[in-house]
Amino acid sequence: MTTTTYLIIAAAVLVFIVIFQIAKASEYVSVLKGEETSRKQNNRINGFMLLGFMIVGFIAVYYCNKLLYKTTLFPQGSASVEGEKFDEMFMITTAVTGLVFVITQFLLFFFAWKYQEKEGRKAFYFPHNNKLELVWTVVPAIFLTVLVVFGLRFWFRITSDAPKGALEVEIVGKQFGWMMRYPGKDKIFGKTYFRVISDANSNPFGQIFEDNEELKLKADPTNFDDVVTTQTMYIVKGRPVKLIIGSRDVIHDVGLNHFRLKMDAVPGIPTTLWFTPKYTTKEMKERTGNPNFVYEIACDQMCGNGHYSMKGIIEVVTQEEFDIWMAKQKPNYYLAFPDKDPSAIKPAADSTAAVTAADKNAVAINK
Ligand SMILES: [Cu+2]
Repeated sequence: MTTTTYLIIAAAVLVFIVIFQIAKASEYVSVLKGEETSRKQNNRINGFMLLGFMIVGFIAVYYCNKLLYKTTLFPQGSASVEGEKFDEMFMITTAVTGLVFVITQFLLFFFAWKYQEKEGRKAFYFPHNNKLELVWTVVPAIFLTVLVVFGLRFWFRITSDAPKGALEVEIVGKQFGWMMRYPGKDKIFGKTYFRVISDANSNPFGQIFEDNEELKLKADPTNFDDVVTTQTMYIVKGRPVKLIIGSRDVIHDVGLNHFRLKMDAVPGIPTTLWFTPKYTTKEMKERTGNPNFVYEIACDQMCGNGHYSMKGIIEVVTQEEFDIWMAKQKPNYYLAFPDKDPSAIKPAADSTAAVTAADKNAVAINK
């Protein structure tokens, strides 16, 4: 333990002793004064302390908001068009619940002070009132229903079909990282099967590249142009992107805080989500004044001991930049089968292909 820890423990013990001594002393005082007067005095002090607690509490709430607001993601605004709606709903909910919070807390503490014990005043016995019960049940119920309906409409929108021309990206979580698949020129994701997943053979999605009699699989040629990447996802500013989300092991969650969206990644059950990025990564660096800004994919579901490190990155670029990037990507088929790669004939590409082939042989021998 550090010196600071010892000091904190010592301070806590001292505070406890002081409180204990004060309590003991006030007990002797009350015996001397007589219990009746002492209780009345205590009531008065308690009443003022409750009032003071309320005032300090309200100031603290205001101060914390003022102090910490700039450290939240709100000042930079939503990075997706759809997320603006989310921010709006969040603000309405916060405003209404905040107002209710202030009113109820004020009444709680103010009444405790105002209606403390007083000479000649008797407590009013108020056991039940149907009208009051009805009002405080129906009013919140109506309001919550309105909030839920708005939320559901938004939910149905972002989980329904994406607009025409949307970019489609498959994103799959695993312990502990993210991988992405693009459908290639044919715009069709090739069929996958979990039993042919093999990281060693460059097939992390389990794309069905070959016929497999044992598993009764037929090769799916639409797989041949699919592009697979890990950790970083490229998407286009102003172009809706539809994520097809899955998981290879446990439940993860694609958390997109800057875009104000998130969606569970459930093994065996694909989920979808679409949104339209508003700013490129470059623009966000300027907006936030942070030259190291990156859009983060944070796993929002506790998924194991490496959960904290399950971070992916989204690069929002222009359509031209995206096309250039995409043109440089090699379909995953050629990574899994380097001998089928037409560019492998070139001497430069040949050496890398040979290394991959050698790696594959090593894996085969290890088996
Ligand atoms: Cu996870």
